[in-house]
Order: sequence, then structure tokens, then C-alpha cells
Amino acid sequence: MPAAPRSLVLHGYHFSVYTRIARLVLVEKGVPYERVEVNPFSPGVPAAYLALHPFGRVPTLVHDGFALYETGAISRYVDRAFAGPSLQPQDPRALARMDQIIGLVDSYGYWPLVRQVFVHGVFRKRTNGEHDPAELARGLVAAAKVLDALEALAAAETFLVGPALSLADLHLGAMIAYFAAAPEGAALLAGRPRLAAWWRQLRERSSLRDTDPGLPVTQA
Ligand SMILES: N[C@@H](CCC(=O)N[C@@H](CS)C(=O)NCC(=O)O)C(=O)O
Repeated sequence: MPAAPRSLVLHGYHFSVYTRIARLVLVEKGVPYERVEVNPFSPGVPAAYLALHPFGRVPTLVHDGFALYETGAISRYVDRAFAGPSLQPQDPRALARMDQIIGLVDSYGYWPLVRQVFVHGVFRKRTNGEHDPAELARGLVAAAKVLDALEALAAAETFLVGPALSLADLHLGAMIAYFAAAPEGAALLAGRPRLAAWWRQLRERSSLRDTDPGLPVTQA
């Protein structure tokens, strides 16, 4: 029975890709929620937050006192607990593919796509300037393998695992948005026709626009 949220709070960081995944799921489900800003990269993450998330990462969702961390668990919980379009396919193989893509993205994609290519190719250039071209180069090599694997797994349909939007699209979409903000990342993506076409469509969804964190303002 879908729950009606009395209190639904997402603790997260404005620029966090994992926080954006949870936000995308909430927006696509049409579930209203409140946001509490927590920067996990700043020294001194509040003790009250560490009581919710012992590893001090973001996001954490708290629904009527039920606290949940790990983005995969949050997005599956939101999909099951609330009304709105289902974001998980019924077909066992499509569902397995969705889980596989999410696992692949978490295990092999996040670091090169976001923490190496985006952080060293875009974010740090605009903020503290402490970007490392070698880290960017290593990220691009690792990212190429990830994109090749995703290109091979992606369905020949509008979305990654079939004709309907799924959690896999939102999970990967949040990361590709950052990755493609780096010109080197956009060039690698353009070389994978299925993924490139998928991203061209996905980025036009209102949920993507509504959750866009933007880029940090360039420091002089
Ligand atoms: N496995 C976690 C990963 C979350 C994660 O790594 N979040 C990043 C922000 S996008 C974070 O909190 N990083 C802080 C750090 O690395 O210290 C999840 O799925 O929620």
C-alpha cells in the first residue's frame, strides 16, 4: 500500500551526484519532500548527521522516523513505498539488467566519471584550481571501458532497460550529466551512439532540469 508521507526529509549536498539520484527519483514519483543541506566534504560533519549515517556520506532519507542511507536502497524504497509511475520493470531480465547497470555504475563508474573526469576536468578548475591533469587522464581511460560496457548493455529502446524510464536511467543520468560537462567526457560519450542518443533524450526531462545543481561559480 503506497504511503502518504507525513514527513519526508532528504539530507544531502547540493553538488552531490548521489543526492541528485535520490532527488530525481522523488521528482519522477511526484513525492513532495524537504531538503536538509549537509556537506560531507567539509570538516566537521554534524554529529546529528553521523548518527543517521555512520559513514558520513550523503544522501540519507528519513521518512516518518525511518532513516535510510545508500542511494540504491533509497531509490528502491521510494519507488515501492509511494504512488506514482513504477520505476522498476516487472520482467525479471529487465529488472536484472537495471540492477546490473546500477551496480556497474556504482562499482566502476562513479570514481572515473565523477571523481576523476568531472572533479579534475571541471569542478576544481572552477573552484580551488587544484586540478590534476594526470587524474583527469586516468579517469578518461577508465571511463572509456565503463562507457563501452554500458553501450553493450543498453537496450535498443528509448531507455536503458526498455521502453519505460527506470532507476537505471536516473542513476546513470546523474553521473553522465557531470561527466559530459567536461569536454573530454562529452567527446567520449559522443563515440558511443546508443548512450549518446539516450542522453540526448534523458537530459530534456523536466526532472533533470529541476534537479540540475549547476556548476560552481568560477573563482577569480
Ligand atoms: N554508497 C553510497 C555512496 C554515496 C557517496 O559516495 N556520496 C558522496 C557524495 S556524491 C559523498 O558523500 N562523499 C563524501 C566523501 O567521499 O567523503 C550511496 O550509494 O549512497
